[in-house]
Amino acid sequence: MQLTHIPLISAILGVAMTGSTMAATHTIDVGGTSSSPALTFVPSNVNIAVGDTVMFAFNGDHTASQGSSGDPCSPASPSEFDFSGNAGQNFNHTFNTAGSFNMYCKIPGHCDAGMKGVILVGQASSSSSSSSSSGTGPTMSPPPPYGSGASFLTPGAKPITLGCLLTGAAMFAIAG
Ligand SMILES: [Cu+2]
Repeated sequence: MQLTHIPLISAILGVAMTGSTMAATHTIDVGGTSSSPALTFVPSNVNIAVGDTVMFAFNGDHTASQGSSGDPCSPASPSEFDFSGNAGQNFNHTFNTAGSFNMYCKIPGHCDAGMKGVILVGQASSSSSSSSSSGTGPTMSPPPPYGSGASFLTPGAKPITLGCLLTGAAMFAIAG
């Protein structure tokens, strides 16, 4: 009865595939890019999920170190990552804790020249947080001018039935 093993195997494969698709690896070039070395991290700001891995790809003699939250050009304590390398070396670090991590190069002068950045772990993207509408939507029923409310659509006309009023309001809403 080999068929009884198929559901278990597929379940295991499903878990494995789900796990592999959730954790991603993000490459940060350290010291500019390989084609144009510079005193930068490329990109300098990354937004990753908890459990993701950052691969620091070195393009020169630098360090990829965690900076303190108060002074991004000084070492954090404790520090999650502190890699020192040269061109061609790669170092991986998996971030299992949510938070904001400053990164910088420890070589004197490099951080002050701009060789620093931020790794955001487990933070929601801030690209869609600017919905600033505060109750200024379409007004369905404007207040009647005299409080009676029966004839604000056509002042001075004959009394309007409730059905006509609702129809007019609906047309007003569609037009508005
Ligand atoms: Cu450096």
